[in-house]
Amino acid sequence: MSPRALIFDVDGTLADTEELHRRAFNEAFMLHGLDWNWSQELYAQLLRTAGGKERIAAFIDTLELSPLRRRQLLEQVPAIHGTKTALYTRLIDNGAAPLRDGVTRLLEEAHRDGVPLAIATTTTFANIEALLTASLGPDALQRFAAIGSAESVPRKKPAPDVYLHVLQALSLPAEDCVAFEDSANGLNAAKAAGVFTVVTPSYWTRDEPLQDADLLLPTLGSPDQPLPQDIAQAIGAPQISLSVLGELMQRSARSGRASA
Ligand code: XBP
Ligand code: MG
Repeated sequence: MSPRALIFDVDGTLADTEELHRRAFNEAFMLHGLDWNWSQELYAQLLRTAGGKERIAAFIDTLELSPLRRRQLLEQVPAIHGTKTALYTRLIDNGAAPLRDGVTRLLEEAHRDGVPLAIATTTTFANIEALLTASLGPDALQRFAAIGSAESVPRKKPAPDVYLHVLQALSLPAEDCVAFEDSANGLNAAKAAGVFTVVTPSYWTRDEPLQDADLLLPTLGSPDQPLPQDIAQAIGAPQISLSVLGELMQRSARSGRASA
């Protein structure tokens, strides 16, 4: 058995992008005349709110402001976020975010074997386009059979909506697909949609509750950087491949049936 589609989150999963998002937010605040500066500590907390516009609004909620000033700032959110997206995509276009270990290898294996690839993210479509094009070349988007982004559904992760949207576009049942995530919001979204979920935490999400992942790994592994020995022994391989995923999905389906 092999998974019938691989569905990837973007930020933190395909590439470690959140530090670049943070820098772009801070530069956008400056350009809009705001004296806000999100430290790494604060940003780690703000990341619990998925979506950049929602994150700025959540931050405004924490400020002590008159009702008028709060309303004015909330009205500015789309413009601030537009500036942030322009700044962020420029950083990505310049190659600032390499794909995480094992990602290109697994994407290529799936492509070779005719297993559809998809994206399910809360990030803005322009950010996906910039990252995929910078790392995989000008025709990168065409390699993906379905792309769910911030613009695709109104409710962001941890709601399952973006996964349900992508599964519908793929015309595949959730239990035949694998999701790749890095965060609790992403894991909860994928699990709520019924998808087998592999989590590779990033610097930003490593302390989040991720124990419900079907598979929790430091990375996807590669010949140069194989998975730690205990994990490699448990899954029977030094890196994640389609056949390893198929075997683990089968194991999980069998144990689900046994405990039902
Ligand atoms: C990532 C996000 C995104 C980015 C910012 O979550 O929450 O909002 O931080 O992107 P996930 P935008 O990896 O779970 O999709 O500013 O474009 O929203
Ligand atoms: Mg993520």
